[in-house]
Amino acid sequence: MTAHAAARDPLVIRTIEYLGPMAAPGGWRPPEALPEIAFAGRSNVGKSSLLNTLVRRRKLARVSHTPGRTREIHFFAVNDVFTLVDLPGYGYARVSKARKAEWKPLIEGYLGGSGPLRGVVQLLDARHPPTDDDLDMLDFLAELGVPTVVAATKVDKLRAAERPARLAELARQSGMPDDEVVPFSSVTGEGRDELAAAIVDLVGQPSWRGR
Ligand SMILES: Nc1nc2c(ncn2[C@@H]2O[C@H](COP(=O)(O)OP(=O)(O)OP(=O)(O)O)[C@@H](O)[C@H]2O)c(=O)[nH]1
Ligand SMILES: [Mg+2]
Repeated sequence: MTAHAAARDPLVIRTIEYLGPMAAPGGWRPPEALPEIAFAGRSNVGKSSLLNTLVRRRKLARVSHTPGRTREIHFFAVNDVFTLVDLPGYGYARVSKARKAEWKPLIEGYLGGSGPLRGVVQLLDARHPPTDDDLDMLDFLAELGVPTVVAATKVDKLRAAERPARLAELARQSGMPDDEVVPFSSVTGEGRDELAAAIVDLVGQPSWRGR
């Protein structure tokens, strides 16, 4: 990368440190030292790919793939400036209804209780309408009042002709303003810098809690 290109990167990654997992509601979490940005989405939406693209590491999210750890919340300090919070993917099709609902107390407990939370990146598959679980999450986030950005994933899979209408429809279906839906592809890298800039902006905002 040229010096010129590096200067325009809204989020140059210098260091990433894995801090550890939260395994149960109210369980261990890192000290509330840095602002936190959480990433939410259903299983297979492309979250691991997006996180790796965002931080330009091929295997950041590997820890989240260790068997048994996929239902935990993982915390990563980025540049010692903010903490990236990888929420468990929800709605995996091949688990029972009871196991399916396990994510709710953990995710909602974290989002409701974390003092330094500054914003949420909600991933939605650009090709499909939001699922019922997606709509539950979006409702929860809206009710909580936490600043939220939608990343519309796998946008490389949309045909050029259908793309504008599909993205507008996704914004409408998710109740988000058009300009808070970021088209994203971990295959082409589209949306990486726009999402990084949105995150840097959220990190710099004062807390929304009690507003
Ligand atoms: N075409 C395309 N495929 C993608 C993109 N992002 C992810 N995928 C594919 O979608 C599948 C799921 O991607 P992951 O990044 O593992 O998704 P995840 O949400 O972390 O999934 P789980 O952790 O397994 O629940 C993989 O086959 C990826 O190669 C994208 O931007 N474009
Ligand atoms: Mg994953």
